[in-house]
Amino acid sequence: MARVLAIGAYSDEDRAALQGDLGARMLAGLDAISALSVPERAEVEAMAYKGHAALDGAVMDLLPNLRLIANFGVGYDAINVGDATARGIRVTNTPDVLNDDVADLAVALLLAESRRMVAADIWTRAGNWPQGEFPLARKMSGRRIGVLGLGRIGREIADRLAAFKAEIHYFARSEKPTPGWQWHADPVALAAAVDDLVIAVVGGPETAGLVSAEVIAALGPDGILVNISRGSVVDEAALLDALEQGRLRGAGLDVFVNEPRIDPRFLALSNVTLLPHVGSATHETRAAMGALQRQNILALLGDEPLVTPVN
Ligand code: 8YV
Repeated sequence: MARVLAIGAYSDEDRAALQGDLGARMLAGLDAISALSVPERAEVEAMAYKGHAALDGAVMDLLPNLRLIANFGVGYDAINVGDATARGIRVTNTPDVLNDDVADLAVALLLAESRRMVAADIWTRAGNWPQGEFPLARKMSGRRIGVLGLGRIGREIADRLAAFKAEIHYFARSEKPTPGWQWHADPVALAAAVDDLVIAVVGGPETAGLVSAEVIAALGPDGILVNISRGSVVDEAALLDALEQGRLRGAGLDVFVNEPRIDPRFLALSNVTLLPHVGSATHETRAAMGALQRQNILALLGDEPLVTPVN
């Protein structure tokens, strides 16, 4: 019998720690919970969740004594926090430990797309170099760059881009004490004021479609869009239309609406850099995320204050 249920695909180290330190029972996905017996489900007090499938009240009701959902990740948009709170279930996430990696990747995507690094790599491998020069790309340093969402990760992205001599503009609910950076009250105004746009807002219903066709049009045909947040923030059909029709220079994307089965229209485009949601995917950061997830579970089981509570 296990007090902890771990859902998702964990690294060998995380699996060993979940099983060894917490006596966790491992399941591949949420679907497998209903196959547990009623007494097995009644034992569960904490769930370690690693996944992006919707976790709502119907799933929570399968575990009548659940007290904690400890999410592996900073973004908890897959978890219906309202449903959890209504059932007295606490939710935790893994903030801050992944800021560096995600911000690094955002800058890498902007550089890769500005300098057409993936296209140049493919061109070089195809043996084109002896026949002439690769077509000129576009400079990244010193441009006007918009950061949509100046939270923990957005701030790290802006700090890095400032080192690239960028003129920083941002959208956030309120103006931040960041002298020299230009606040915009809405995403369209932000997009109209900048050359390139980096999306760093949280996912979930309140930001769904925030980067609309209008925002993409305001960015314009020389603009590059980078998204390391959630696919849901972007009107993906409008983005694909703009990329296909040359109304946007390019996009660097780590997240998509229908992950991992992304829209096949992306695969035909040469003005996109596509990554398989690897923003936090380094050994160092994933180990820190796993450790924080387990600290929250240990805190709950030991009746200590949760380390990084959401609700
Ligand atoms: C995922 C992420 O958690 O932290 C987040 O919000 O999107 C990622 O780090 C990771 O893919 C594990 O599911």
